[in-house]
Amino acid sequence: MKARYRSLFISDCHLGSNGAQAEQLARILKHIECENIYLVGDIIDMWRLRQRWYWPDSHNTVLRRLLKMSHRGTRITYVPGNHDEAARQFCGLVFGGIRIAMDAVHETADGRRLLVTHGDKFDLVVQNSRLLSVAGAVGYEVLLKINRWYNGARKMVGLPYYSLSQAIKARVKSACTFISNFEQALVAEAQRGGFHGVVCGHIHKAETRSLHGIEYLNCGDWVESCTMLVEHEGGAIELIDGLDWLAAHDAAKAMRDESGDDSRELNASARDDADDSEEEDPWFEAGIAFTANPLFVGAAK
Ligand SMILES: [Mn+2]
Repeated sequence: MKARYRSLFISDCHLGSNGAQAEQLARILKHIECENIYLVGDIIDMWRLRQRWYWPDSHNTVLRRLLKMSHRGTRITYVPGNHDEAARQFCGLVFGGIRIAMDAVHETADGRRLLVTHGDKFDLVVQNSRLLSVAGAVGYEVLLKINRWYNGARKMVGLPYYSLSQAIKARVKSACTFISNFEQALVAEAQRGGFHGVVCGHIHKAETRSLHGIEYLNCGDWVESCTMLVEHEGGAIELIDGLDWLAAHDAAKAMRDESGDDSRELNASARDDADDSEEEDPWFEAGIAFTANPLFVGAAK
């Protein structure tokens, strides 16, 4: 039994990086039916893939699920982000029923027009210094390494130890201002375009709130928080915690299995879970081979 929504908004899966919680995402996609899916950028982390090829089966499963849903009639729109900006050169094209677009407009069931954009173009750090944000993505471990080198060098020239953690703390504070600036910038853009709201991702902070009468809807991510936005049949947008959703789904299923008298139901649900292996249709395999091809990722600079 699948849950039904009108639309799904997913961003920042970072497939191809080991942080991606692909199993959970694949599971949730399996149990949902919807008319529209918007992939709101950073779905595939090409920055990481270029550094190191990492592509476990679960990452394929996510793509396969999406292709399968597309095959069955879900309209999928892929709005690339900065980590998969290579896909931006294909804007306007359709791959396996998946439409690629720079930005998209979604009209909710109750007629609200929402701008759908990843959000990185409002991120001045990314825009002005790609190098800096690449460094940011590489992360804390590297920072610690740099800290050791840095302090080794300081020691050599006779300077005292200086912890970079102070610099990090300062950055955490400025991160809060950054987030609020990001929200303001997106809301202003939506307002300029006459939209009722904006759906975005990028900063890995899920949020649904109203700012100056404009809806600010951030999908969050599938690296840390495992969140997504869903549109109900009536047009209401809800933020979903994917792990909670799955837990509730499993509990409901266990209850159904228990109350169900026959083993047929159990067999059906066992089959439902086993059906992961799939795929009869060679088309899917071709599509996945293309997407997961290192040559493709490497060439698309
Ligand atoms: Mn991003």
